[in-house]
Order: sequence, then C-alpha cells, then structure tokens
Amino acid sequence: MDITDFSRTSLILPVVAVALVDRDGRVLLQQRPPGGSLAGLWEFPGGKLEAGETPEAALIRELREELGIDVTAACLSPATFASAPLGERHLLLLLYACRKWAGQPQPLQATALRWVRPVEMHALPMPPADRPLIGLIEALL
Ligand code: 9L3
Ligand code: MG
Repeated sequence: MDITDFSRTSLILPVVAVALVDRDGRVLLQQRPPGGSLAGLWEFPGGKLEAGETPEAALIRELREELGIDVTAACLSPATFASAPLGERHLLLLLYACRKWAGQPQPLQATALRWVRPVEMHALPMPPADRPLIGLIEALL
C-alpha cells in the first residue's frame, strides 16, 4: 500500500488551497456548487491530494482543473495551515499564496468566482477550515 495514500491510511485528510493575490491586493474565492459538501460556501480554490502527489503538484493540478490557470511550484509560497473536523476525520488545509499565474481564472467547477479584499471575507460564509485563515491573509497582504 502506498503510505502517501492518505485517503485510506490516515484520519487526516490533507487538502491544499491557494490565496491568489492580484495587483490590487484582492484575493480570489470560489463558491462551492450546490448538492456537494459545504455547498454554497466561499473557499480558497484547491482540493485533496491524490496518492503519491506532493502538495505543490496537487495544487498545480487543482488550479488547472478548477480555474484553468497555470502556476509554477516556484511561485507558490506556503503561507499557513488550519484544521477542522470533517465527519470522522480531520481536514488539514495547507494554504499557499501565489501572485503570478498564466491564464484568466474561470469557474470551471465552482458556481462563481469573486475577487475580494481580505476584510470583505469576514462577511462571506466560508468553510470552517478556511475561516481561521482570514486573519493571516489580512496580515500577509
Ligand atoms: N475544503 C475546504 N476548504 C477549501 C478546499 C479547497 C476544500 N479551501 C474541503 C471541502 C471538502 C474537502 O476539503 O470537504 C475536499 O475538497 P474538494 O476536493 O471537494 O475541493
Ligand atoms: Mg476543490
């Protein structure tokens, strides 16, 4: 068994996400689609690691799938992390910051995208793991 296959071996569910920051210091959030988990909530784009993937490779793949943009590992700086209970397991969310990408972000899987000032995030419904990261994003930008 591949020990990096967290989906089978661990109570921890590792998830990577990104704070994409534009030239005006706004951050991109996406709204989770109806019907799935955490439906309607505004999150930092990203997702689960697949077996054998590094966090950076997972994030590069997720940003291509969810937003249709390309980022390089060199542009991804780990910013912080947070955790939240998720059913029987524990979601561990690793957040990267990124200021450089290729392409125009599109909501390929989300209901909508929104560029927001960090202070505006307090008023948006966000998943439990994302909410504690707002303060850090505010301090970082
Ligand atoms: N999740 C929470 N905050 C985020 C992301 C990207 C994901 N910023 C949670 C939602 C799901 C789980 O992590 O419960 C896996 O995410 P996805 O694969 O459904 O995007
Ligand atoms: Mg996702």
